[in-house]
Amino acid sequence: MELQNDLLIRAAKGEKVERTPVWLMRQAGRILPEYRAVRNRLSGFIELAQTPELAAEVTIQPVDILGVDAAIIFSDILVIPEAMGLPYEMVEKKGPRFPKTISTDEDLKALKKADAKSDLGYVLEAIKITKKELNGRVPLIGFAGAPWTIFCYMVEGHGSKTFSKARRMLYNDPMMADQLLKLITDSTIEYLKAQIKAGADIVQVFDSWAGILGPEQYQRFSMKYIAEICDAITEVPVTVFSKGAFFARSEMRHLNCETIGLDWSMDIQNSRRLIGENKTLQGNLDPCALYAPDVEIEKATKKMLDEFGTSRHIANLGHGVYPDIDPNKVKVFINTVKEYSAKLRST
Ligand code: 1CP
Repeated sequence: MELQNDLLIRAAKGEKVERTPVWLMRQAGRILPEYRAVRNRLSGFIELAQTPELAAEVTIQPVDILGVDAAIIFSDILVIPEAMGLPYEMVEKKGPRFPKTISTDEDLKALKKADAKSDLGYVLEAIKITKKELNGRVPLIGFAGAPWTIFCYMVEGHGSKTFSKARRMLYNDPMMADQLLKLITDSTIEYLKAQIKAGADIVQVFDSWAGILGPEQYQRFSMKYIAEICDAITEVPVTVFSKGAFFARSEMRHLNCETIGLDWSMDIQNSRRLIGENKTLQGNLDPCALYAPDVEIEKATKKMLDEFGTSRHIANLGHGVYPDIDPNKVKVFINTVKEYSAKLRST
């Protein structure tokens, strides 16, 4: 199936585009009343994610309702630990919880490499249905967590400001940390390849907790494994989003990937200088900008587009859209990107 709108893929590859493509991290399953309507029919996030027809439905909602240039498959980064033998729960209003965590060699030995087909077949099925229903309208983004971010949840057991248990292991038992990170990496490579085989047109690696490591530990325990993933995925373009890792931007130029995500703390011009001309940059409006009046959203969006310029940019927020943002504000952002970025190219 040929894509009718392939702006995102062309921008990722560094090809010329008529306007800047735009989508939002966490666009599926946070802000839309239409999402909540589907979600409320079920027991919760996990049931929805494991029901491929409904996962496909909420994946496509932002394409129809918001007009984004890509869909991102409705799932979570935490399906990987579950497939490795560490199940999670989603606690309403609190987020994910792992009843068991990894702290000893015995815990580690009880894990296995995830088998994408048998353990994550529901995601692959959701991708196949989504691709069929999208019918080539826009590309579909597959995704996974970066090994370091997944490690954080498997060791800590839940979200945390410091992830001090996870970081403690890097000092106390770096060998064990490496073994766990390697197992996550191998599982993730197979999982991303399976998503691509099922139909994902591009894949993104989310390193949401990159920013809690210092530069040396980031190289040693995160970037190294992300690089392994990038080297292994040769089928489609890869995007790496390492939130908070401003200190690693000059090393990111060496990753075997097409696109680097920027958060809103990363200055656009410096990022371009540090990362170089051979990568597409994705981002990076502060998600909080969408609380502003429409004219201010337009202003901030245009400023962002002016700074990125007309080549190698995919417009997005600097992190996931916040759950209480008015979808109409998101539309102001999206429409401004579409109109203004086309105008920038015609003048
Ligand atoms: O666009 C989308 O929303 C698509 C689906 C998606 C994605 C891309 C979900 C659904 N989660 C994610 C990624 C994800 N999950 C990340 C990486 C991106 C980021 O930094 O935001 C992370 C860190 C998670 C882990 C997670 N899952 C959290 C954060 C916990 C913490 O405090 O550390 C939470 C709250 C979830 C739950 C979740 N994931 C997705 C949804 C729709 C929900 C809410 C569950 C519900 O409806 O009850």
